[in-house]
Amino acid sequence: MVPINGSGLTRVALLNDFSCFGKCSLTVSIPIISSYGIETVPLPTAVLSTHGGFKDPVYRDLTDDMLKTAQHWKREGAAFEGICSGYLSSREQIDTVREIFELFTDEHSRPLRLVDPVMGDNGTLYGIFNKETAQSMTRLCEKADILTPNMTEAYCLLHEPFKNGPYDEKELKRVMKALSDFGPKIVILTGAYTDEETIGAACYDREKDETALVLSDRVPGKYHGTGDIFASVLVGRILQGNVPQAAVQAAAAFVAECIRQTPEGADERLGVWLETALPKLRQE
Ligand code: PXL
Repeated sequence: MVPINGSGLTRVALLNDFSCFGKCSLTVSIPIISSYGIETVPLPTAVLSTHGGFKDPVYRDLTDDMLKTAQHWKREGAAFEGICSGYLSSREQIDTVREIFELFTDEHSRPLRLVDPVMGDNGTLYGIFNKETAQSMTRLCEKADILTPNMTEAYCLLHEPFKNGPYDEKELKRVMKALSDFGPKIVILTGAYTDEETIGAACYDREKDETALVLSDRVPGKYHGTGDIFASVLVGRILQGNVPQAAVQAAAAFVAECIRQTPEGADERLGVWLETALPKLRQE
């Protein structure tokens, strides 16, 4: 057997859904991470006609194929430098991601694990998330190296009521430290802000006990899929060797650029104009 290895490229597995309309999940992470010269290997959790922000999308669940697909890759000798998970719509999918983390971890290989615990936004959890799914998500977060919740997800994981911003730096550090106690070495809070004029992300590195706040001026507009864009730039940069703080800076700047490229009045459900922003990513 010729093993699937030795391409010479850094390789990352992307455990996420394929939503045809509405730029998010795999349709943003593949082009962004590829543009860093990293080989992307998608493992679709589901195929949807649109993401869940449209009415009644057609939804083909692929949970039953997830572990079998990963086991096939393993039999073919594949190894990964990174494994990233995004939107997961059931307990079974979340638990399967944990199994896939283990499957590709042995004495020869320990891929970097990034978990974006996609569960909600603006203080509200998506309809499919309940106590049980949130519990499974907590168990998955324990296995992550890097965790990238927004503030809604962070408070949910901590079983605390959602608090509206602005947030003071002490509160952001408390939340990140508490999440890091679950297991992840790096916790990045997206949508963190300390005043109404700015927006950004906060980053905590447990080993260094260091906190960084990356803030920039608010760009008007709230588009679907920007969390997925943020996580994709982050993983691209980290696998290129950037320290987390620099990766967070690049991710926040690229999300802002994507929003700037999107004309005012564009349908927010369709997401940002990634296509016109993408060339800028390589010019940084
Ligand atoms: O970007 C998050 C996301 C990804 N995939 C699907 C979604 C959502 C958020 O609603 O519905 C299918």
